[in-house]
Amino acid sequence: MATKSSNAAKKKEVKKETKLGMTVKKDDNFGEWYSEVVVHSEMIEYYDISGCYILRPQAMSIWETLQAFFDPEIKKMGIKNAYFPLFVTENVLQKEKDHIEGFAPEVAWVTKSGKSDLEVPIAIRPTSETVMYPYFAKWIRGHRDLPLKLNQWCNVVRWEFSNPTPFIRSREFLWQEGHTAFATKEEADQEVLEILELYRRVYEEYLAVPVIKGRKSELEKFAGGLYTTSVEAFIPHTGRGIQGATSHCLGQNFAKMFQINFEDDKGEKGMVWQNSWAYSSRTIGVMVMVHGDDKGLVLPPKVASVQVMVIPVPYKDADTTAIKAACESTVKELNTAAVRADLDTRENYSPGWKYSHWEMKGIPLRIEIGPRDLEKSQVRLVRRDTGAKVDVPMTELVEKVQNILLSIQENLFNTAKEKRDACIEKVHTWDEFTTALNNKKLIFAPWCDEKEVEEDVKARTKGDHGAAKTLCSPLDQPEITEGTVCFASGKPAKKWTYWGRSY
Ligand code: 87F
Repeated sequence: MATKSSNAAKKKEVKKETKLGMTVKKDDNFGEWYSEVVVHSEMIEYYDISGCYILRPQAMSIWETLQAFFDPEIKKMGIKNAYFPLFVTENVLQKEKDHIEGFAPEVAWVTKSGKSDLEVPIAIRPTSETVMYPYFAKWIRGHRDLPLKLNQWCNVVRWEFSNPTPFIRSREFLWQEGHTAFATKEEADQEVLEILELYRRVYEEYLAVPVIKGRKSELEKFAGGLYTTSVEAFIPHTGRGIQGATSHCLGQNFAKMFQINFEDDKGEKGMVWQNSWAYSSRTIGVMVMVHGDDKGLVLPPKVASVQVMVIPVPYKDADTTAIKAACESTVKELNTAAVRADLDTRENYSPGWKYSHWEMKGIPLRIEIGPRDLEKSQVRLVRRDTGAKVDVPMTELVEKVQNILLSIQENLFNTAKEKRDACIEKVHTWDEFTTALNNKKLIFAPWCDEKEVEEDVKARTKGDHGAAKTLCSPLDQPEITEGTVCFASGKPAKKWTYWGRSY
């Protein structure tokens, strides 16, 4: 039995800990709110180099869950994992001048070992085209060497200068980069879309974030490639689009530069068709921004390393031993049924403190077990997404918990989609466009698909909040009815395109 004075000490401790909660509201200051969520949920620790962050186990486990989905899927497609070096010589990096030109300021260099200057500086990979393709040229000889389909899981470094944000824009990040080479354009085209569908599933099925599959404009595509497809998400709170992942068809541009040639079955020389595609640790940031609330992180059950937190509620003279035993058997039963459940047995924290603590960390479901629940052979389930509470007979525990977890996953996606869709505004004129932009909308507009017109829109919307640009033209295109004109140029419209400010 605890004495009176030790109880008082406990209370004091509890009070002090309470200060660790969320202090900023999502609506009041989104940027501050975001920093607070990622730090307080223990996903991120800030580091003493600007733009670099520590990914703590809470974040890394999500990354691993996505990897555990994606990696077997690409292996089914015949893609194999490899690992290429982190470093690249200036010579090789500069080989593809057009491709590297715009990116050059972001490349980080190693110039010294110890105190002596290196004879030639060595770049740290910002992406691995120039690292890999010389070896593609070496390994590909005849049509039997095709297709060559490689992927690597690695880090890359891009020395960004604008507004670093954990997960969203960091100077070092994790990604997978796929690089493939085919004998025909048809095979390459097909793979681009297969990979894009996997990216959609990463976002929609795992992170419960709705995305739009589409094609990038000439201005926004990867300059080194033929065409770029992407999945695009939207953050209603900031009214900004965010590119979720990209799948490029590189055409034969890199094959020309790196001389990746092969002899076809008729003995004729051909050049390979290439693709490259990537998703990065940005995925996690998008998930945080879309689902998080004033209490902190909200995790979709599919990516939560702990899906259910069991909390004993031993008040007054309750039989704490029996409660503890009930909690332990609850966790055990759930774990046996492959539900990721854990128990918070700490005695120096009150149940109420634990509730907000695990809410802040985004745990999808909490189970409370107190004396009254024991009496009635039930447990209380509390959802993180809606706050809804339901008492469930212990005999129905597993089934009910599994159903609720599925329902949380579904509800997070549906709610996010409703909020996203509520931001979509169809416009036909320049006036409608600028009004929608000021109202933080995700703009859908008929467009003439001309580079100069997009440049002009960018110039005309330049301001404190950044210019508007195209996000993508959805693959799923509404019909362009007779006489529909571009909202910006008045020329005949060619495509329906999403526009907005973006990350
Ligand atoms: C920054 C510095 C140097 C992007 C860079 O999207 C080069 C680059 O090439 C660069 N930032 N890019 C484009 C990356 C294209 C492509 N690479 C493989 C992808 C998917 C994965």
